[in-house]
Amino acid sequence: MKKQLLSIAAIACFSFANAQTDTLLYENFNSDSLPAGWMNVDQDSLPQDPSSGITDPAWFFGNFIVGSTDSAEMVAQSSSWLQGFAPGNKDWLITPAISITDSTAMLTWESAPSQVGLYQDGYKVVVSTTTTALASFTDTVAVYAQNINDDATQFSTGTMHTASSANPDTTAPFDNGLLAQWQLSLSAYSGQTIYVAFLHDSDDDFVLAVDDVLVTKLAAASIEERTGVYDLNVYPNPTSDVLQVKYNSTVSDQLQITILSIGGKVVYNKMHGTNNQLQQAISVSELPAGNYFVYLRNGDHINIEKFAVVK
Ligand SMILES: [Ca+2]
Ligand SMILES: [Ca+2]
Ligand SMILES: [Ca+2]
Repeated sequence: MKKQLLSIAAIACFSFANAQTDTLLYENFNSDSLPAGWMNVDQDSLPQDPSSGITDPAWFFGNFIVGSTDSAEMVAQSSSWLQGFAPGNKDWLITPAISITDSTAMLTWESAPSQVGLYQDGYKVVVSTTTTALASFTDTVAVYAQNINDDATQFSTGTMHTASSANPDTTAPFDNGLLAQWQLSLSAYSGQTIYVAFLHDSDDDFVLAVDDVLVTKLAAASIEERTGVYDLNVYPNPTSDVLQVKYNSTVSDQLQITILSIGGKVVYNKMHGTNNQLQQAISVSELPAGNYFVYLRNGDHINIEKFAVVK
């Protein structure tokens, strides 16, 4: 059963991976090898193309060999540039078992294709509620688009990565992808033990990087009943230029504004210090048209409002 739509909808329920959360899993891949408890599976069994300079048949670990962003940081990466183009790459990076104890669990991670536009790598995030056998990963919770047909304008269905700001021309070949943060709710798995897999299933592209895989849940104290007034207004809605975020509360705590796309991408994130009110004008003119969520965190209390960007 696919839970993709359910997960995206459920983004609007809970919190972020910072204060007042418990960490259920965190991996930064900075040890230059497969982390303990993780699995690395080369399902395709196809040899790499010698021109790639890569011999690892599946995921490998170290500095991102072709990315422009975060190059000093070690990441998990996998190459889809194989000898022969079909049937394509299938490299699985599987987490240890994660016990999802309640509906506040969130999965956060980062990814980047080595190129944007021509030969852009895509992948899927899939979940198993039973075992690490590949056939057990029956829930697809996120899909990222890959380039298809050797045409820099054609992509498979899925969320698009964007180019690095150094060269934002997404139609150019060999433009580096930007390491982007993504987040989705695991509330559908409350009460279950799951495995999450990053399935690099691109055909004939180059290298995909994944980093900072984090699973959190709200700390028990954070979901107790609380009193107080928490008023969030975002306007105008829809907007094409500037979004005003106005907030008033009877409780003064650390304020943070985060904006997520409907696909779960963090497009804005700013801490605002300790206060009980806030008025902030945020430029959204660079964002693609579509629906977004504003999360305003006040300590462990979160308001969520939806708005639309129109062109
Ligand atoms: Ca890292
Ligand atoms: Ca492979
Ligand atoms: Ca491709």
